[in-house]
Amino acid sequence: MSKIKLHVFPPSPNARMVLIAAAEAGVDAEICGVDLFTQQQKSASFLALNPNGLMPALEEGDFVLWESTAILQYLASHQRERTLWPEDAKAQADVSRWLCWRLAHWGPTCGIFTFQRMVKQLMGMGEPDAAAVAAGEETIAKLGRILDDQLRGKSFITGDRITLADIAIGAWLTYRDQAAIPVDSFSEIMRWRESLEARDAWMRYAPET
Ligand SMILES: N[C@@H](CCC(=O)N[C@@H](CS)C(=O)NCC(=O)O)C(=O)O
Repeated sequence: MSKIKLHVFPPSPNARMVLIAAAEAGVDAEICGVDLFTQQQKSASFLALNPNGLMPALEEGDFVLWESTAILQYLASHQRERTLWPEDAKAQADVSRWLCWRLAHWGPTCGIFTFQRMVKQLMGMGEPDAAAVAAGEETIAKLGRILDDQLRGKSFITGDRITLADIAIGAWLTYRDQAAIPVDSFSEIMRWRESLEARDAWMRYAPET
């Protein structure tokens, strides 16, 4: 059986979430770096894996998978206990709902802050766009309220065990401090995020400061 390879740019939240999911699921994956600064994601060899030219991608022998959510689900299907991506139809649908929410709403909104306040600076792309940041602030105020309410009375998003929902949504708060993602007023989110970041898998893939 081939070893799973994860093609990732580890500092990115989309990469960190698949690395964390592999670790939480007990999958011993090989990490293959894709340097976004040198545009490796547009190289012929990477485009052969993912024609979208975006990381992450997973490779296991002849099997190639892209889209972070699909990768999370595949990795979690290797977990012995199946708690991250439950097999029960309703429990799985509940996790799926939050994975969709992350992809459609939460990730793009957190991404406004990381792009405007970190990526632009790192890539010499100029100052943050104040209008884009203001739009992000307005949206995250609404999304943060929804997530904060969901977390009240629970350790994790869908209950008392960590699932892919926590990994996908929590990873987008990796740069809460550096990108000043405005969630500090949400006490449940802050409590939950702290508990995630204290987990072994999360500490293992914390970005270098
Ligand atoms: N929907 C894709 C998005 C992946 C994505 O946007 N990756 C970014 C980094 S977070 C990337 O590779 N950007 C390189 C580029 O835009 O050229 C997924 O969830 O896997």
